[in-house]
Amino acid sequence: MKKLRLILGDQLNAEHAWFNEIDDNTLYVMMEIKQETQYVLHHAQKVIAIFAAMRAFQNVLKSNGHKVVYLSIADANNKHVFDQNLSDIIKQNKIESFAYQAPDEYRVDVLLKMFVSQLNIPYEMVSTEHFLIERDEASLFFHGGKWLMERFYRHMRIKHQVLLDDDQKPIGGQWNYDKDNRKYWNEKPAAPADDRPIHDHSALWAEIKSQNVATMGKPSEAVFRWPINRQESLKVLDYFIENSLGNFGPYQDAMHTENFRIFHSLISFSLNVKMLSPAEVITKAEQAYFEKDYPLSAVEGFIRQILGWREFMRGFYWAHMPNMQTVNYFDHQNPLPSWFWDGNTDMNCLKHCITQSLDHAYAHHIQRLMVIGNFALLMGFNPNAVHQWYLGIYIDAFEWVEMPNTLSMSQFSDGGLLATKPYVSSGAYINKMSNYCTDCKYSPKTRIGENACPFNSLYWGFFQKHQDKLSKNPRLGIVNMQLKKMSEPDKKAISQQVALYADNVENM
Ligand code: FAD
Ligand code: DLZ
Ligand code: SF4
Repeated sequence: MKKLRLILGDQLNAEHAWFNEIDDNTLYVMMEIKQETQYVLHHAQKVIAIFAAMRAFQNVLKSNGHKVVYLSIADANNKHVFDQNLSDIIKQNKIESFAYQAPDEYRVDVLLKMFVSQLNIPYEMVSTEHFLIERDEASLFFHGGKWLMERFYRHMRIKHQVLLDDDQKPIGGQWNYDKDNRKYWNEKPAAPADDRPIHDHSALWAEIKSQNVATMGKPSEAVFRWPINRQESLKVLDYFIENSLGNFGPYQDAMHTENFRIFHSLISFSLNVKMLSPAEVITKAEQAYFEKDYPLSAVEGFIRQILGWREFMRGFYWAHMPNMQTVNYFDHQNPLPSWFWDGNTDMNCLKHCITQSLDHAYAHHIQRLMVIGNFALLMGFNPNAVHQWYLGIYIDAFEWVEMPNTLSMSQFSDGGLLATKPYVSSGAYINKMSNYCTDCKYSPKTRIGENACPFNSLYWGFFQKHQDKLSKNPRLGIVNMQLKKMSEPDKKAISQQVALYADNVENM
């Protein structure tokens, strides 16, 4: 056996050029290892999904005639770290050269660079052939200047010729229809049923448990709904395009107790482990705009997430690692309350979003940003603890996309390298965009008192506390002016209310 090629758990791209030829002298290796299950406390469904998808992928490779060595979590020969397993396989198979696809995660990138630097056979790192641009392209585009998603997005629209007219101008005359995308959803228009596949992963879950892999959340092993191969991923995508895309944009910020995904696509796991490519998702969405009667605001809103935000976040991650993992602009040090792991809080919005995350390993963007992240920032939770929680809980959480979203966008922990202002709000925003407040013990209309919505005083308390860092932010002009006008007794009442929460977060 001459060549060894490593495939990581998030590199399940069957369309990769590696697989164009079948070669008896090439051995592929995939491994389920504790090094990867233990770097953070993952959701049970995330571990199940990754292992199930890896197993399905090796079956496809084998049935296509490729040679694969697969180390499962319970395999007696498994040393549970990349380098030792690789060294064993290289020795046992008299391997003469080694190749791997560029890891998306900085930690794994460093680890594999260290491994190959000690090899005495030739090696190479190749592209995953997944993303639309190289790791450093966004960084080169901004050229040391301010990272602005909108600028980058317009560049990507032109570069990849998406939703453009013959004069290279945006179809419809505008680049971005975000202002049309803030509608409340009152269960109309009806959201489509959950059409995702149903798997029974009881045997895999028993195997994972037998190896004492620590997890959080509900395994749902017998009614598991995440797609674990390319065919299933394509079905989820097509179903979304047929049934949800037409309403995606306008309702993308809406939240509701009766429906956890409304018109969201649920394709992030398939995309992030590369069972789907961003190019094909964008092409299908654009085609649907031309062929169906979907509003431009809906389709543009969806395409922007993938062509814009997803690639932008990846570029930002590679430009700012490793420094970005330790930033803490506000010096926030508070620990997360225990109800982040069981959803047991009286705040109905948080109860719903956290319980849903524990049940489904999923929350949509606004639930992550404007409910959970908003509360974490207002309460001054330690950003690294917040990052670890997000990295563990979501089915789609891989550090290159999770970290910039959590630390830079949601927790403003880099002081504004990515976001232009902190994403915080009072209860009024949550009340406007959801029905969570209807059955809440707290009142979204009250700021002070036992039944007041905590978001209200926390919001003003946050700006009061961080005046030194935020009073000159041009995007916070209105807030800062309102704060200036606020009477001293009002300010004092807010500080007192906020202090109550700080001492009592476990019981909120
Ligand atoms: P849809 O709402 O249907 O959007 C379609 C696709 O657009 C997504 O699948 C995703 O690939 C892409 N997308 C949308 N928003 C973003 C964004 N801000 N950054 C990058 N891609 C985006 N996304 C992840 O994939 N992994 C994460 O670990 C992750 N962590 C997040 C943490 C926080 C604090 C926040 C605010 C957002 C995070 N996101 C993350 C972005 C977004 O919430 C998810 O991509 C989305 O909820 C996935 O669900 P969906 O497939 O139904 O997405
Ligand atoms: C997230 C994850 C988990 C839980 N387990 C594995 C694994 O056992 N083997 C593997 O190759 N990958 C796993 N992953 C995904 C890795 O963390 C992923 O390979 C890195 O994030 C690289 O980008
Ligand atoms: Fe959340 Fe406040 Fe509304 Fe309750 S009243 S659901 S805590 S925003």
